Amino acid sequence: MDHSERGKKTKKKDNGNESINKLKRAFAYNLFYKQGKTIRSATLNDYYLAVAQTVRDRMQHLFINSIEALSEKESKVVCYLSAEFLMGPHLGNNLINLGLYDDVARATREAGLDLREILNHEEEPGLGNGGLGRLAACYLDSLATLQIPAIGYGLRYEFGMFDQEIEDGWQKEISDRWLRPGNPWEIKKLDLNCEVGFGGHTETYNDENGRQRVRWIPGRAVIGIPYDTPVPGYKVNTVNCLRLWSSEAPKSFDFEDFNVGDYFGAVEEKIAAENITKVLYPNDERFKGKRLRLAQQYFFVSCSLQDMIRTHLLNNDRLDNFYDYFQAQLNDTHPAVAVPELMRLLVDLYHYDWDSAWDITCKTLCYTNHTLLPEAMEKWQLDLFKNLLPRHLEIIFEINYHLLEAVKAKYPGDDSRVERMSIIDESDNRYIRMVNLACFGSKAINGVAAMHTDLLRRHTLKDFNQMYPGKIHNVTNGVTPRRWIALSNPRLTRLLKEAIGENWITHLDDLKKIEKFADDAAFKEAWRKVKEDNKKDVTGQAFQKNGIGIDPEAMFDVQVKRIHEYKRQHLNLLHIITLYNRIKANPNTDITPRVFVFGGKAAPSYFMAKRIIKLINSVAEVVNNDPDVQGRLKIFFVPNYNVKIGHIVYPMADLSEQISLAGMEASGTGNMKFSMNGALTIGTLDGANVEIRNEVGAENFFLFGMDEKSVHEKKIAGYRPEEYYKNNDELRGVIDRLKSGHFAHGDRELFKPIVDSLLYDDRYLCCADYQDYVECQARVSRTFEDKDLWTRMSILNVARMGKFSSDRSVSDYCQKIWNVKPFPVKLKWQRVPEGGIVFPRPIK
Ligand code: NBG
Repeated sequence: MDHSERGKKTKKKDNGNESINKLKRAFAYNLFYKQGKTIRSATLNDYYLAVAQTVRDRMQHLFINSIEALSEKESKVVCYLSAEFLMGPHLGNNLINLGLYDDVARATREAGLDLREILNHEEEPGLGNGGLGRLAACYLDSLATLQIPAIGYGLRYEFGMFDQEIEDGWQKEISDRWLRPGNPWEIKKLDLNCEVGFGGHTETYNDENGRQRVRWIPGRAVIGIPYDTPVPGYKVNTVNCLRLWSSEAPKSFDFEDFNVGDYFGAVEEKIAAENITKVLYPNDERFKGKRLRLAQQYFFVSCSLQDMIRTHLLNNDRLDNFYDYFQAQLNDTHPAVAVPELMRLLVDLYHYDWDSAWDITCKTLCYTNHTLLPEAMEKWQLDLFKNLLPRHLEIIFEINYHLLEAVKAKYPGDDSRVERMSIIDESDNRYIRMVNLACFGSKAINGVAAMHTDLLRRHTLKDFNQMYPGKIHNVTNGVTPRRWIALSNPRLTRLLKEAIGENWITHLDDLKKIEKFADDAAFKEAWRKVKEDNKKDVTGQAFQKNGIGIDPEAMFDVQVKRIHEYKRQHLNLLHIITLYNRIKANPNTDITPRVFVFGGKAAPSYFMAKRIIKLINSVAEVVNNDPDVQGRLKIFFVPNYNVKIGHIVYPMADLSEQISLAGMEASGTGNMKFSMNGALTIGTLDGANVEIRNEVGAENFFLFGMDEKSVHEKKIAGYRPEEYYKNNDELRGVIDRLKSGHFAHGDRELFKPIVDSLLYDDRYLCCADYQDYVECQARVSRTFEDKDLWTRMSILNVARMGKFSSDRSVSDYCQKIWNVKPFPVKLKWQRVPEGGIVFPRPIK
């Protein structure tokens, strides 16, 4: 019986009163016994924790049963290895997936609490930078919903992604102490700790059979402690596990083990060990080889592989068939050190010969590439690597020897190919290329959108593609409709349920059924009302705080994502300043009112990105306060863009800005979330935009800009942005306006770096795409004026988003890459009843 049925059974008997009363009793119990509070002393945080604990307890038996099922003989487990999981707030999502939302809403109300306020109070675990981490979270949701046994393995950073505040228009980074209010979702599993070595040296010895072997004698050890967070699927028994590792010193203050009598030395060791999981690295515009970052990567990979092996050996004597039970997906190259680590475990510890160990390793690991930017590719300096992981370096050299032998055998005399494919980059400083390591050491490689995969095959990974045809697959990204529609857009959800039922929540293709309402006047009216009310919510709340009066009738034109030059937030600004200039030239000019919304964080050391934030805020200050503009243009920078703010922003958007330079964005996933919530897209032929446009139809998508091929040709021909400046009056007007210090209280220096970069470098071809972008924006405005047409296009966008459910992506992985099937969890352990007096017993 799944829990939706369970819900129905109790409801039939007593109209749900009994289950509501139980919930209310549980809130009170948790508040009193877990928080030690009464209504006199309880804070909002206490109430949140009491409600969260109540919900957690309601999935505990499913969680326990699911974890037990992972080690069952027949089940094959997907292990998603990722340095980032951007889960977002848990409570609301768990209520949706457990089918408890309405009951808990009622129970909290009857208990005098406000569920909205409680949900809003939850601090989100920001254990990721952006798309890559959020994708991992969407995939965990889909894996559980599809009843695929899975574990997400990662790092339990004490400080997650920094919180962004805006001060005088500049980004200010505030440390994110997400664990401080208490984390009701995780359970510490002390007994499942793993030891991880660092540094030291290696030595050879002869084993009892006289075979020569290598032993690594690490210089220091760190203990990994797992913390498990439940990930419930949507209305199924499966509750998968997010297992995050926290680092601790082996023993605290042990005078015997640490330099005798050196109390402070011992404390320092302890601190050094704990530092490993202290903080998430914000990703930069270019890769920086930080030692602590490598330590993090190795730490969580080693713990996770040890954990998988331990589980496997519960049922098996040997590891020969390890890959029949475990498939490990490497989320980018961050966990690529899994290749030498699994080899080390198999060869040094379990005494497999090299070839068998290699066979097991390659059949276990799979690798996803998430970027085409050459400067973002991970490469570790040899010295640094050797110092931290001496044994792994030896293993990498041996792996590389085998790789290069194979290359030479297949392409005799092709030295430059050997040089390109080598795991070791021999140029000036010697480096380990993690991409090459990951490609060679895994059974499958995949890109994250059709265009990205195509570019991998033809450019970035061309050599690997030629040598191993068929090894590079495409799995287009997707996002979960549970969080990104059902939870965050209740109004749209209600309308969809009324029109076509709720099957779409797990079968997103079902949204096709609303196509037939695209010309239905009443439905369209209701559709418009949903968007309008979503917009009114924000004009009433968030925006008001900033004292900006906003007209909900205006077009909400939104660009939220990490701030990066390739994503071209500054191209968006060029358009805004164009409109502003037109108004300044003729205050009566006809302009469709727009509210421009920006949001996103810049890496703390990314100079240009931080200056772009300042520019957005400076342009906002001028435009929002200029009487000539008369409220027709408003600009708003939402501070601290994160998952929680995403819940508000996607449902309110009319227009989604996906304007990266073609060939730069691997996929994008925000583009999907906008479209699912009824926004239309203005975008380039980049990443998943291409597929979104194919699905929704070219006539329902605002396309502009050069395609990847023309970009490539233009760069080869020698791109000169000054020419566009010279030949395009409006563009010149915009850049001159920037130069003049108009947005900087007359200071001509403040935005000079941006102006100079546009005029003399413009790596991302803003000037070349400018004219087409501005013309396309005019088409957008004209279309928006035709409410009926716009609504029709919006409906068709939502109707045709089936492909972009992460359920489809995960099914693709299951079929093309992992070869795993659903494994519904059979409940073997019963629930301990509330106030139970016996330990849990197996179900007979
Ligand atoms: C990002 C890409 C996005 C993509 C996500 C998820 C990295 C390294 N890459 O385009 O920039 O949508 O990965 O695949 O964060």
